Amino acid sequence: MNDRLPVTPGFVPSVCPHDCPSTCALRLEVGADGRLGRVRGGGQAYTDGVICAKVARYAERANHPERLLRPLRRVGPKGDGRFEPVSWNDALDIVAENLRRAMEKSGPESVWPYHYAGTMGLAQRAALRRLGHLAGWSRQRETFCVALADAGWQAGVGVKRGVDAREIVDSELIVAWGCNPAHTQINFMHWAHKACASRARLVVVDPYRTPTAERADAHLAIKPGTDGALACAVMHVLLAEGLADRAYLTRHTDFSPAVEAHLAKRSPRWAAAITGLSAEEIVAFARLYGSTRASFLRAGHGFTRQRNGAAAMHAVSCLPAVTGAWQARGGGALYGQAALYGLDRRFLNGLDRPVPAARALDMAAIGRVLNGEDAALAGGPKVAAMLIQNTNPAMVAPESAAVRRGFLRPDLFVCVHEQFMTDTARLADLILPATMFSEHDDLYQASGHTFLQAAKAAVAAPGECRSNHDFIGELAARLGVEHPAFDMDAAALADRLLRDSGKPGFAELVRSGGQDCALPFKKAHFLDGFGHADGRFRFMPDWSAIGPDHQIMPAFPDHLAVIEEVSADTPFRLVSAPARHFLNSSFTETESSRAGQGGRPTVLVHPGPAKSLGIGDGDPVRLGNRRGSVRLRARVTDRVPPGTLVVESLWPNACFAGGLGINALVGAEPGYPNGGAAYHDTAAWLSAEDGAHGWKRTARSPAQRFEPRGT
Ligand SMILES: Nc1nc2c(c(=O)[nH]1)N[C@H]1C(S)=C(S)[C@@H](COP(=O)(O)OP(=O)(O)OC[C@H]3O[C@@H](n4cnc5c(=O)[nH]c(N)nc54)[C@H](O)[C@@H]3O)O[C@H]1N2
Ligand SMILES: Nc1nc2c(c(=O)[nH]1)N[C@H]1C(S)=C(S)[C@@H](COP(=O)(O)OP(=O)(O)OC[C@H]3O[C@@H](n4cnc5c(=O)[nH]c(N)nc54)[C@H](O)[C@@H]3O)O[C@H]1N2
Ligand code: SF4
Ligand SMILES: [Mo]
Repeated sequence: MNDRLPVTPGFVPSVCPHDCPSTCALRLEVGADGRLGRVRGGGQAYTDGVICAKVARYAERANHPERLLRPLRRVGPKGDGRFEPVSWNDALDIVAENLRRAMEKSGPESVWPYHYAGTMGLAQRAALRRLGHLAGWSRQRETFCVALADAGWQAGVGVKRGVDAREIVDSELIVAWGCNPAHTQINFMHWAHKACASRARLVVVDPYRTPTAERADAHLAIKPGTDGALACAVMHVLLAEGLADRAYLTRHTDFSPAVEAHLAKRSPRWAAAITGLSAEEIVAFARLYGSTRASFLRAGHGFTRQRNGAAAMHAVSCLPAVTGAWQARGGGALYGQAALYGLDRRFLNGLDRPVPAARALDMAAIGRVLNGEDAALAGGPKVAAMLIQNTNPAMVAPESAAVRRGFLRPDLFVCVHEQFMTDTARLADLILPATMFSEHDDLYQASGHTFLQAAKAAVAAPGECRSNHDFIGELAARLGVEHPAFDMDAAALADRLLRDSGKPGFAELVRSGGQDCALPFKKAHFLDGFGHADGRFRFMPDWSAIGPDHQIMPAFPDHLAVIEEVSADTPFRLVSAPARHFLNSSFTETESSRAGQGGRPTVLVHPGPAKSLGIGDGDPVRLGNRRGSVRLRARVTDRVPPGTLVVESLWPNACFAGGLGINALVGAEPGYPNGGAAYHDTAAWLSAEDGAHGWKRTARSPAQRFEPRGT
């Protein structure tokens, strides 16, 4: 606990804890009053002093008048928002008693510890997972974010790492594929600016004209869920026009005549019909990509949040293998760097000893689980008690109407450990106040760069806030669950994790500003082998090694036609893309972020369909499908093509007239082959508030010609 931290006014080093590829080094100003003041970028070589606006204003969030400061117990009916303060001691008794009761009645698997990405700090994230492992509670399949993208990357490359993003200063071409770094990782844009100022061109593949696309030399406004088709047609052109590196293919991949014969059938015309792009655009992009040696592919998560997202990622990841771009400095690809750090997490997660076996529940199917659907319960008992930490499922999970219904079940006990009265906290029986990153110690790895970083608390925890690690440690003691990690403080635990993994200790990492885990050129570029046993990149993946639903997966890179297609009733494809001023559901409580997002949720719609539906800019509209409908405002803009709608997310449910948020329209049917939430794979209708929703797609989207600057 850090409630007696001495106050030393001035700036102290820290690390941004949010689920963002940038994991920025920060400097936190501690005011004379001991509270968090200004936040600036730190000196670490990748983030280089640059941070996003929402975190620069962190004091607004940390010192927010609505911050939860003491434990609260529900007094009214579930969900009506009436709570009374209780002491921590009583709160811990209540949790322990309810968990014990559930376990006695229906077995340990009736308890579901549910946690995700509020903080990415390794020690603070691990506590609940560890307690669950040791107590034999239900496990969680972590399907919100990376399940689809990881599966697709693993299929071809075989290990989750890629080229150091700093290398893009040596790139001639940067392809931001299905990601919007101007919103989601500002530091990449910072590096891209440097690269473009010298010689690089930037191409963006995204269904709408994002701020990243606006700054690009060319934008391919693809239909959501069709990236596999585009990638195949690009490979078709590369192979047909002599732009493939045949020597590289032979030496480093499993490329074969069978793969080539398959791709010969995937012509630009074939792809044009699927992607909504013109064959000319596809050919122009393929020629640009194929004639550039140092091409850097930044593969995002965005295009993989589709039921075919793993197949799409695999197809896209084939591109640098065809041109041999991996051989060039500034060439190759990056999706994520998780495998760089080599941390031995067995002790951290309580898996250094035998633990009871338990079923695993799909976190994205939480609505189905809580409503007792057999398939979702994976052969185990009904969930009777939940401990929720570090995530806000009532808002961020698919099928949010069902999630809410589930939480209202009278026989379900829910404890939420939170910083704010979120949509999920409001549905709880017990709410516990949580610290923020500036108030606890932790260790961070990054997905968008190569630094392992550590940070100490800078300010004292306000009110009665406790960290994840401290709260779970105390709960473990009450439940009689033992593990040495529960007896350590977070810094000592991080230190143990580091030393188990052959790294410098915690204090050393704090002092040095982080360890750069970047690999030497040859290894980082897989010139000494890809992640598979034979060292070869796989055009023909072994999907059976990657996920249970592998039968449906294509033998070759391909477009897998399993997305939620449009129909006469639901003529639009809906993308709920990340908003610049929010981070998933975080920052929705700060005024400046809400104002930055225009004050209320909006749906971007093209002027064509808007006109035929009688919708004007700013009008109230309904957006729906078979799962329900939500009410928000229209923003009429040609930044989206006619058949696509975009809702920049995530707004709290209560910000939508009617109280149902955007995830009420997103289905929990998992992606292939290993699950994963398909947040941008939704068919929907749109209507004026009281109008009909009969828009028919008559014209093709106006051609968005691919004409790279300077060609
Ligand atoms: N429609 C739609 N839905 C999406 C997405 C989308 O693009 N569209 N994106 C999805 C993705 S990629 C992700 S990763 C998920 C993420 O969704 P979540 O895992 O819910 O992540 P956040 O919204 O960032 O944070 C959740 C909560 O954690 C709390 N928190 C932060 N730090 C701490 C801490 O130290 N302790 C405790 N106890 N609480 C803390 C915050 O206050 C916040 O309320 O959302 C998914 N949902
Ligand atoms: N400001 C801000 N930053 C964030 C987040 C946030 O919510 N707000 N979320 C954080 C989290 S949890 C994550 S995982 C990362 C994600 O960061 P990224 O890897 O950048 O992935 P996304 O942001 O999900 O990608 C978003 C883009 O994908 C596009 N997209 C959607 N469907 C398709 C498709 O089928 N094909 C193609 N080509 N593009 C498609 C969307 O239009 C959107 O512009 O960002 C993190 N950073
Ligand atoms: S949210 Fe992302 S860009 Fe902003 S400070 Fe944190 S890590 Fe950096
Ligand atoms: Mo995410």
